Amino acid sequence: MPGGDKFYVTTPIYYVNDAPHLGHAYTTVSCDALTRFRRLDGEDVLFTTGTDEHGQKVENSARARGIAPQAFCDEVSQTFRAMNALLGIDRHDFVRTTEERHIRCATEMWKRIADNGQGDIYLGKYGYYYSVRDETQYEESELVNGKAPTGADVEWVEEENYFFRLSAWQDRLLAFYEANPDFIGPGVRRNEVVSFVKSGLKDVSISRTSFSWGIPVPNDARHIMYVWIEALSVYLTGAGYPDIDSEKFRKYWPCSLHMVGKDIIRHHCVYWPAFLMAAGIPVTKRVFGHGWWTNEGQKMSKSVGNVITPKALIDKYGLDAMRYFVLRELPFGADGDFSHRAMVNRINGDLANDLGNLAQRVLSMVQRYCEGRVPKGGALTDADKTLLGAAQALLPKLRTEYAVPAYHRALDHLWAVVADANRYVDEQAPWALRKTDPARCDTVLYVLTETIRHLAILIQPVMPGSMAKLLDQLAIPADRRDFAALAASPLPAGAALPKPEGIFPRFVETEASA
Ligand code: ME8
Repeated sequence: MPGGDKFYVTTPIYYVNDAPHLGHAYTTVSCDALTRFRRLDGEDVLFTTGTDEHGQKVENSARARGIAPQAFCDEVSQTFRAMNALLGIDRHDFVRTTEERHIRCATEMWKRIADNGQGDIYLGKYGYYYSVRDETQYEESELVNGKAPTGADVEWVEEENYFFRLSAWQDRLLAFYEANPDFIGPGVRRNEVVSFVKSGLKDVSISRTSFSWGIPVPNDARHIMYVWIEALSVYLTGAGYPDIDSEKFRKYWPCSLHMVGKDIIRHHCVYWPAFLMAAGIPVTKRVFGHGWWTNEGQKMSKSVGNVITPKALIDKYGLDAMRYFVLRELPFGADGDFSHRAMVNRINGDLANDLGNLAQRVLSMVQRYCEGRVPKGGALTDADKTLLGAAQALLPKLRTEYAVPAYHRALDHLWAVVADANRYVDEQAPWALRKTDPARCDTVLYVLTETIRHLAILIQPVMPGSMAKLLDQLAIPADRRDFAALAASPLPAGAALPKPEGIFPRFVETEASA
């Protein structure tokens, strides 16, 4: 993995009939941390996100506002771009499904499936329960008291549709999962998908005639493509499809990872690989389904009025604290609960007390005892070697965790070294050594500044802003902040360091914040 490899990671594209919320921010931040990690590790990463703009709900929302669907999409799509800017998302491509490049891509993928000589797309008649709110069709057996399992109202619809012959793909899908055991993560999602496919697959309707806001079916403009088949092809759009001979497509396809919420795992792990195989396009290497957030124990919903917006979180707690919290607080893949108390514990504990205090203590001692210059390390004791060794052993451990990805475990490894370093400060007591053995004091502070350098470089993917400040305080030039610099560029003795400033202020409760 390290050095010179390439990686393509995607978030789902977000529906424009919703405003950005914590769920969107979570998927996006997790992909951003992964992108940054791999870029710092020397990989060439294509990172795409974007907006899903077609379908009946969007058409309805635009009509309710009295504006054209395109104008509606332009407006809401912009709020997702603004969310990315707020979240500090690194270089990425933002793909909109109303863009010409996507229309070309979806059209070509459809044609490839339709022309594959296996009859995978055919015209038929179909009746189903449909929920406009969920943009999902339901079987009678799935309804709960006459409503969708999500509680949404459903209507019975019958129309002439194009179908995808998913029923013919069961064995090939099962063989694919078998041959690619890493295709679905975490394991619980894999089991769920395999048993769903084993239980038998029905053909799926992939076109609509009841409304018009969508991409026309090739050679039959009475139909528009059903939003899911069209939306999934956005991942190909991001890699430059249908220009399959382009450098971009050859480099980035097959995609390395689709990061999705657990609610859309079936679309990504059943329909999508079948569509790709039917179109003769190699299948994405991995899909990871992350968990869902609740707010103070309650499901977030517009009607309850408890939807958490990324902006509110950033305004209240700060961007890096928010990024850290969502990636640390729960095992990545599991569901989690957002609570003010848990957030404040992380800010005041992990960030202010543990990491912030370590950096502030050590850098202040360097100012006072070493005239603000990086001290020279002398002969190392076992304790010195143990701490430095733990810091140097982090990168391979983090590579393993980011490959899953298991951000929470990556952060656990990092904070174990933060704790080691704090213990080492107390045990070595450089303030006492200063008087009895100044050379030893220098060595201890050298070991600590080197440890902090490792931590700051390796924590950058999760908290880029605050780690940039810390690296500035270590006077590390911009071109020595990547993972190659960990071993190659130790701090030069004698380098002048600026006066340290706290990077993680404590969160002070006020009546309004609690
Ligand atoms: O599904 N906690 O779009 P979307 C965690 N357009 N994640 C959450 C969440 C929560 N409370 N609520 C939503 C779509 N999410 C389609 C995708 S891809 C070709 C088409 C996650 O705007 C959710 O799981 O509903 C999904 O990954 C994304 O945010 C929301 O996507």
